[in-house]
Amino acid sequence: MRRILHVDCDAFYASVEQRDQPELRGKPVAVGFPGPRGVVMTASYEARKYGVGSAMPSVTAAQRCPELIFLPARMDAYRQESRKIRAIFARYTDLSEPLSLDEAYLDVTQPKQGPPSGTLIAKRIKQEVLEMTGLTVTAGVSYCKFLAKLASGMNKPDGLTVIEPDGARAFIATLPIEAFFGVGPKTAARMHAQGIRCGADLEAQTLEDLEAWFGKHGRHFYQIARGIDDRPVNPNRERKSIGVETTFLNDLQDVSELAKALEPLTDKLSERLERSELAGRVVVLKIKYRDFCIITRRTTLYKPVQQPALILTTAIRLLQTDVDLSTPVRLIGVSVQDLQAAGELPLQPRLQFVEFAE
Ligand code: TTP
Ligand code: MG
Repeated sequence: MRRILHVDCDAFYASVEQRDQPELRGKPVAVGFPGPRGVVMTASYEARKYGVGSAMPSVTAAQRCPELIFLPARMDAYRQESRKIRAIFARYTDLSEPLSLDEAYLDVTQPKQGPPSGTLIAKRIKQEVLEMTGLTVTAGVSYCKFLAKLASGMNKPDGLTVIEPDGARAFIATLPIEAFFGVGPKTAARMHAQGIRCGADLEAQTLEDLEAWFGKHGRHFYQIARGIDDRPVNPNRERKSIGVETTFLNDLQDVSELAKALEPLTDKLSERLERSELAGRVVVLKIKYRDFCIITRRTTLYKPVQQPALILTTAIRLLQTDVDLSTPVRLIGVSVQDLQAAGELPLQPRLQFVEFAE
């Protein structure tokens, strides 16, 4: 039986700000731009009481909480704390897999130091992070990734939740299927259509039926309903690409309207790259036409990109020069591929003409 932890910082960006500016402690704080096009990146727990949360338009957040204090993001400060926290993980295990700046899985089945107990190691890590950074983290402990992550989500902030192997099956049976790893909104809707609403419903299905309904994912759902998740904690996991897309309410055919639709998408994409500390050289534009036919167009840059302006200019260039618009478009997407850790790379500088390698 493995011992897996999932560790996630509490209100990460906001907590760093409250730590560094004591006058903000105990107050509703949001990190993000306050303007009409701004979004909240995260909110302090004081602000969450008003219903303010991540990815919410700043205008809505300010309506819900008029005293809300907006602060600009200081990514360098957050990265620095993230490095300190990862160094603490490294004292216990080499098997840690960061998911973003503030979140990681750790396999502590055979810890480098300390007791052979996931719970006790989680306690020590929480304590050391607090001492070294002044920040609180929430930890989940179980025997697989899926349950460790669920556990950490159950008791925030500053929580520690353990899901023991003995209790896992009974716990899984009560879970709404939306909580299962690999079940997004579309799959959830298809499960509902089959009358599957919770873990117990999922467990009642045969492997054959699940495979017939969900193809290659059927076996995964069959196993996860039984508490089986063998995914290893992979310290070298490389994400191959990060992408975002949007489907239009009404199909578009006009190049400038399509270019405009790319703006918020590239903002979002850049934010995700930054949060994962990744950058990539390959920018890919995806178009789905009214007849559901999909095309992709790509270009390779000299240096990896992370900033929205460069991704946007590159995507627009592809749109203008390489996309047939004789049929209306129902979906547009943009992704960055060939990803590498941004920290160690010379990136395309922010304000410079895009250099194309091709
Ligand atoms: P989360 O761990 O999702 O959020 P959090 O740490 O702020 O709060 P919680 O206590 O619920 O864990 O994300 C980590 C950081 O990533 C967060 O502080 C800000 C950033 N972030 C964004 O920039 N945009 C987003 O949409 C989300 C969800 C997070
Ligand atoms: Mg967090």
